[in-house]
Amino acid sequence: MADIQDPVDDLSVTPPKEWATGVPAVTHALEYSLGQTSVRRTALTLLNINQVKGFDCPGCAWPEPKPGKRHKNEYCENGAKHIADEATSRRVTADFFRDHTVAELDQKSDYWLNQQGRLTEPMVKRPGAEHYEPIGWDAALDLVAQELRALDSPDEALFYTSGRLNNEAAFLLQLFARAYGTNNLPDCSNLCHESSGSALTETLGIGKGSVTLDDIHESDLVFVVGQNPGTNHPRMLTALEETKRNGGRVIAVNTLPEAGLLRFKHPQKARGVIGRGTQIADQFLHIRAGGDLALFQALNLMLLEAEEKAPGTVVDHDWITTHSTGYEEFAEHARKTSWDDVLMATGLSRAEIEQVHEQVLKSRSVIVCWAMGVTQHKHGVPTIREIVNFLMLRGNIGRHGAGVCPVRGHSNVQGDRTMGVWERMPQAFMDALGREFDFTPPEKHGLDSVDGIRAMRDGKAKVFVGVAGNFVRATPDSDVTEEAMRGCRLTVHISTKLNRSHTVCGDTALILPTLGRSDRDVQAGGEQFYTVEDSMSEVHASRGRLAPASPHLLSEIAIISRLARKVLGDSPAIPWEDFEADYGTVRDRISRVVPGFEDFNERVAAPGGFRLPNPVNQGVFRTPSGKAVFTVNAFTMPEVPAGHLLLQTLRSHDQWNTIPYAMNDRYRGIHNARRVVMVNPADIEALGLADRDLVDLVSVWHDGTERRAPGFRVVSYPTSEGSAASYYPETNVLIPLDSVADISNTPTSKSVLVRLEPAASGGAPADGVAL
Ligand SMILES: Nc1nc2c(c(=O)[nH]1)N[C@H]1C(S)=C(S)[C@@H](COP(=O)(O)OP(=O)(O)OC[C@H]3O[C@@H](n4cnc5c(=O)[nH]c(N)nc54)[C@H](O)[C@@H]3O)O[C@H]1N2
Ligand SMILES: Nc1nc2c(c(=O)[nH]1)N[C@H]1C(S)=C(S)[C@@H](COP(=O)(O)OP(=O)(O)OC[C@H]3O[C@@H](n4cnc5c(=O)[nH]c(N)nc54)[C@H](O)[C@@H]3O)O[C@H]1N2
Ligand code: SF4
Ligand SMILES: [Mo]
Repeated sequence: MADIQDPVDDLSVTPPKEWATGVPAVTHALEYSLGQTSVRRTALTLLNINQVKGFDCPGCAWPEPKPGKRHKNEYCENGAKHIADEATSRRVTADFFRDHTVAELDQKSDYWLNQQGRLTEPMVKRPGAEHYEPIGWDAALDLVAQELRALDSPDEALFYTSGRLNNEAAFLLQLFARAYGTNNLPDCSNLCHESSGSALTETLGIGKGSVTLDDIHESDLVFVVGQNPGTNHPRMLTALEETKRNGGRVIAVNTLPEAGLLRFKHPQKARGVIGRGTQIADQFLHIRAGGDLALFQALNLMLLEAEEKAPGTVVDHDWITTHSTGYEEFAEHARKTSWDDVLMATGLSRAEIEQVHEQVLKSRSVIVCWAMGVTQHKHGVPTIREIVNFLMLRGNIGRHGAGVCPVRGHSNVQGDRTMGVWERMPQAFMDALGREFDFTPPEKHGLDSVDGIRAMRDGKAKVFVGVAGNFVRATPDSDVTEEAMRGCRLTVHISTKLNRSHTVCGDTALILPTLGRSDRDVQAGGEQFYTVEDSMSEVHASRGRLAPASPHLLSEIAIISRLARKVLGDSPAIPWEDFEADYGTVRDRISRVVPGFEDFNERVAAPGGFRLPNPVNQGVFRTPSGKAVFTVNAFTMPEVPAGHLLLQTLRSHDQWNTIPYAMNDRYRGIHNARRVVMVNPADIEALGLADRDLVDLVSVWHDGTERRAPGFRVVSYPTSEGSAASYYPETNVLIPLDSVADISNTPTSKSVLVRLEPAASGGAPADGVAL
């Protein structure tokens, strides 16, 4: 691919957009797609995306409308880009690896690596070798099996997954890991919505959202907290547009005035093409970073005070008495909330919060949606618990148009968890798994992503197997993590595209290329489909339609099954060969192990699939007391010493997680550069800096260590005061491994304490280097 250059930094800035999508969005998606592949493949992918007989969008986990209500173009600009990125006609062949040493590839940017195209055959890098070289499937899997069997303990292996994995492959992966003897199943959820899972399981007894798309459409009031749907869940805007059409209101809470939250133009409707579009947020709360806990505490205080003034009219005592515990302790604590603290922590005025309170009082049904702006803070878990308190106070749980809505990231990240990809699955699941396959699953909890890095760093984990994802770029403390990976005996990546995790090799390294969502999957038992679960617990089939990127690709299910046979041998209890031949046989097993999947094969055959029951909506709370739990959450906010800012590391409009598609962030008006740091003009001035100054970002950690990301351009931007924003993954180098959220162990990607120093190099920012 001689025509692809590492991007050169050439920053230009235009005013941030106040609206999202519309015609330019469609044009951008088509441009990206036609740059990657032919008109025919573009048309084929776009016509099949999110259709009942097509494949699930490999983008985010936002649900599709019911079958009868789907548009023939049921995708968004970014979904179209994600699929084009996978359906690309570019190929990485054995010749490519012969032409480039691993050391050379290690210097390339994330963008460049991804632009090389789809991986086409298994490759190995032997100890001491400079290049990857081709290896047959059998030999590659023998090599993995040999290393796994040679470990002193199965707990020296890690099996990482990203939420791209389908249900059947996820089920088989956790079965294999546990039959082999370990619960070491770190996943991207550890870096993502783990705080939601922790908080919701503790308070409501299930770590999932409780609402459907209809609930969103028909709610009186929807909060969108710490989330940028215009970029990351674009079709959520269509849903919110419908909420508004039905008379509901939307309140957005964010540290940035994100485009989609302000105004939205529907790209597939005439109304969106002409005209000014829909104003989405009726109220926008420009909150300080980490101030959400204080906001919801203030709202709870006001609800309790309103109830005192007019007893029996504000708080839903019936619901509370029937369904919950802990109300008195919670209320006693909430009444002590100090307005001074709240105003300082949120940066909002009392009048703004009172306005929200008025809206809440007027609303019969309330939903709170949230994403990374909440979960990736040190106090993400208590913040979500306080959101649950807020909803429960007025019985907004389990009622139509009301409930909790953690908006998931990867298309099947929720399904992977349901299938058992978690380092500490409940005992009931483990018992069912052991019964079905006639073995005793390991009892000791496994390692999550952060603890997995610690184990590799300390020589306690020696084999890393990654199924999808880009572990070294997704995780914090990049230098520490890379060193930890390089210390492994063997690193294995089952991937569709080249990424940096392939260039950070253990003694031996394997790249095992696999089919993607859009690829046709034919096995001994005929053409296969697999299933996914979206953010609202809808389970449905996904069928690839394109000719696979190479004849040498195996499906993830085939790779896991073949590896398992090599490591564990054939046994009648786990018929791996049957699983590979016919994915329906995997679904039969899932139906006997995972609650809610009874008659899986029959039910998934229905157009649109089926919804998993959420017991919360039947008034059933699977907590130790059998009731929903009010919690007491200490008031906390991040402390930012003078001269410092709280940095959040987030996504641009033109990237998929660790993979930039372009150097732009269109809605924020940033073009041709990613090494930028957005800072409020008042803070720029207070820090003695100027717009476009070149600075190093230096993170400071309380053990006295410092981490540096060099060469970032300051961009004056309406971030809330005291905070800054910059893109991930370039900034992961700044996040200390030990900087994690309480309870969930999620890296604090949205609160990194930094100093901005004039750039040490003084030169141009180095976007061309693989930082
Ligand atoms: N196009 C595209 N779509 C994606 C992804 C992608 O990379 N690209 N990634 C997918 C994945 S895996 C995920 S998890 C989701 C992520 O979806 P988001 O959570 O929307 O992703 P981020 O870009 O991390 O944005 C975090 C948002 O929270 C705000 N925020 C930060 N700190 C605070 C705070 O303290 N309080 C409040 N109220 N707001 C705050 C930020 O300004 C920003 O709007 O998107 C999914 N969809
Ligand atoms: N600083 C900071 N760090 C973060 C975040 C943040 O906001 N800030 N967000 C975190 C979050 S929310 C998440 S979810 C993680 C994401 O972390 P990951 O899920 O690990 O990363 P991705 O970038 O989604 O992985 C992209 C790679 O997945 C592979 N892939 C794509 N499709 C398929 C497929 O169908 N099958 C297989 N086998 N492989 C495939 C490709 O090879 C591609 O290079 O990052 C986390 N890291
Ligand atoms: S909203 Fe998400 S799932 Fe839907 S088309 Fe867009 S990226 Fe794909
Ligand atoms: Mo995520």
